[in-house]
Amino acid sequence: MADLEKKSIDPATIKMLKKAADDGCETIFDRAEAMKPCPIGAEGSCCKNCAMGPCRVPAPKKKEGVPPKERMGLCGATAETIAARNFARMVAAGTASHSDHARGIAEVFLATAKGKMPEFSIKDEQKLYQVAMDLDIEIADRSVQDIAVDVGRKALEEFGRQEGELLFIKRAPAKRQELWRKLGVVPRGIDREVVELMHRTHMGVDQDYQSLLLSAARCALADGWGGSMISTDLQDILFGNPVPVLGQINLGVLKKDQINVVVHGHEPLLPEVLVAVVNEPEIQKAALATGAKGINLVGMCCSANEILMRHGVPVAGNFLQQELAIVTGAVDAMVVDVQCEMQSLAQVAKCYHTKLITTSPKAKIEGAMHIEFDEHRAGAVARKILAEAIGNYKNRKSNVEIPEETTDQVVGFSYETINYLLGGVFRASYRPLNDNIINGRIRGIAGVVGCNNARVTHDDPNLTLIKELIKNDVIVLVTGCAAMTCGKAGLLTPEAAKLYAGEGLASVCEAVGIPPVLHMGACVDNSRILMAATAVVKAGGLGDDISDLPAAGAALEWMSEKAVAIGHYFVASGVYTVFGVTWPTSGSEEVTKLLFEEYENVFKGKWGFEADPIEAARKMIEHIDKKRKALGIDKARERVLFDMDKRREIDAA
Ligand code: SF4
Ligand code: MSK
Repeated sequence: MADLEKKSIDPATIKMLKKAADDGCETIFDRAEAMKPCPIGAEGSCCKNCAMGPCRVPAPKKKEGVPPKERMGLCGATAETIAARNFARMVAAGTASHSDHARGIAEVFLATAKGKMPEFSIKDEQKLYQVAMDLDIEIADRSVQDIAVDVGRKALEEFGRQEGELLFIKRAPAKRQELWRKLGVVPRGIDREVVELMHRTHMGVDQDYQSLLLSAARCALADGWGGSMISTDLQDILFGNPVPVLGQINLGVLKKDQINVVVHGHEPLLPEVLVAVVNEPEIQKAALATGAKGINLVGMCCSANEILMRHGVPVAGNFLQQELAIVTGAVDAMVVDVQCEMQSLAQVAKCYHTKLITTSPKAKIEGAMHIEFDEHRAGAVARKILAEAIGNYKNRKSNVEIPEETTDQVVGFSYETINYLLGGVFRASYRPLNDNIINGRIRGIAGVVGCNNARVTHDDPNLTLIKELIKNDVIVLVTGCAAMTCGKAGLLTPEAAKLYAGEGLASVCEAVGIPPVLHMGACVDNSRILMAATAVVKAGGLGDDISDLPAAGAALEWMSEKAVAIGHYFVASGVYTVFGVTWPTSGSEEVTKLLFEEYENVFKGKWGFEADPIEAARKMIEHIDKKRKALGIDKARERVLFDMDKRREIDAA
């Protein structure tokens, strides 16, 4: 048990790891022990971009005294080029993943607008108008349908655009846009930036690490201010902009006496339809006929975040809990689409009775059942999937054990919602947030995002970091699996402010009725954090660029290439961003120095690496305080006193 506690801080996870061991079922936690990462690959020093390699160019041990420039691959590629190329390819893959997701949404959006997809509709007209204006589409007295068709067309054009600038770039603060133009990193088209980066990183093309990393920045910006942003906005229009909603999280949301269906992955199309059809009388009747008490639809990873934010659907867990949901023995079907689904699910499912169902033509798993999602007959596909789950209930084995852990959480903080909550419906504004930053009650803003990673104790680095930040009056915005970590630990309730936040942050949270940690959605919704940061800049008083804000970002348990794309677009947008676990360019001192130090002069944002969460918090707070000083608001913080008058003042605000 003591060893298990090193694997996760989550009691439900530990219980299921013990059960997996008892059941003789191997999980990622076992494999992480049995197989250590390759040290040369981990530091970005292995190149396999041509058949003369792989060439391994590890950093020289100091005593060898070999100057870094003398290490090279067969073609002469230096450690710098190899590390930069590997990093850039991670950015390209991450951007491609978010953006291909976005393309699928844009296609469904356009078909819906044209009336060719009757099972979907435009749910949020207000957001449609806002997005239309940002895409230079005339609203006047045009019909919702006409506007939506134009929005769908323009959004799709962003993928194949060959020249000019992505349209959402002009949402950024003017000063940031100028800097991007000066550096030549404004993305032209989303696909073009991914393709060009893959070309540049081919053997014998771009062999200047500075040039490679600038190109990676242009590609990453095509993710954050392109693909991810398009995805978030069109999903909000189709399914509704999230507003605060109560939900539950952790493996205890599975029900022993119900048919459990876990929906896992990233794209919200099928999950939305499953939510819509699961309560149909015919389906309920079929479920009851098996002897079960009903169907329990729950989510996993970012699919969970999508339907949690919009419908309050319970969440079974984050990335490292996907196998463990099956280990309960109570999952009758696990339905997956794209990204972050482990191939081992097929093996774990075999230890129990679970049907693993793949649904995307882009993501099949050997050993899984494939029921392809077709948006034109979405309801029929969803019913077929539910029928498979219902039919599988009778196959449950006797070894069902569901941990009792579940926690309440309040989620659904889109950047528009934060606007309303802070300023009220009639004077919606980020200005109250800015005022509380200026007067020092809130010290700064942090975005903590990203995955779990089996190389570190599950949930520990992110949770320790976030607790330290809010204790020091830094309000935290979360997405992805990091958000789920907070949910499980009880940080996503308004009551958490009193328990965990510093006095200043707690007083603001209590006055507004918000948690000290705000759940903003799935991985693509990191674009909401960009929009929130921009809204803070535009509200005034805190400088005129994102890089002026007392703000920082982190992903201490990152594992996916998408996380590198996200980190790089945050850095290129002016944010100090700290990663944990491992640093993928540590094989090149020069590349790492460029990213960690020199980028502060180039992008006014920079990367950092820190595996220790308390030290990471210290570095982020130090950066926040540096920005406060530059803004001349460091003294305000020293003067702040929280007597009853001050609290009444906040209440009245
Ligand atoms: Fe080796 Fe150069 Fe080929 Fe990379 S591109 S594998 S460094 S020869
Ligand atoms: S699901 S990318 S493990 S956050 Fe978006 Fe979680 Fe990371 Fe996947």
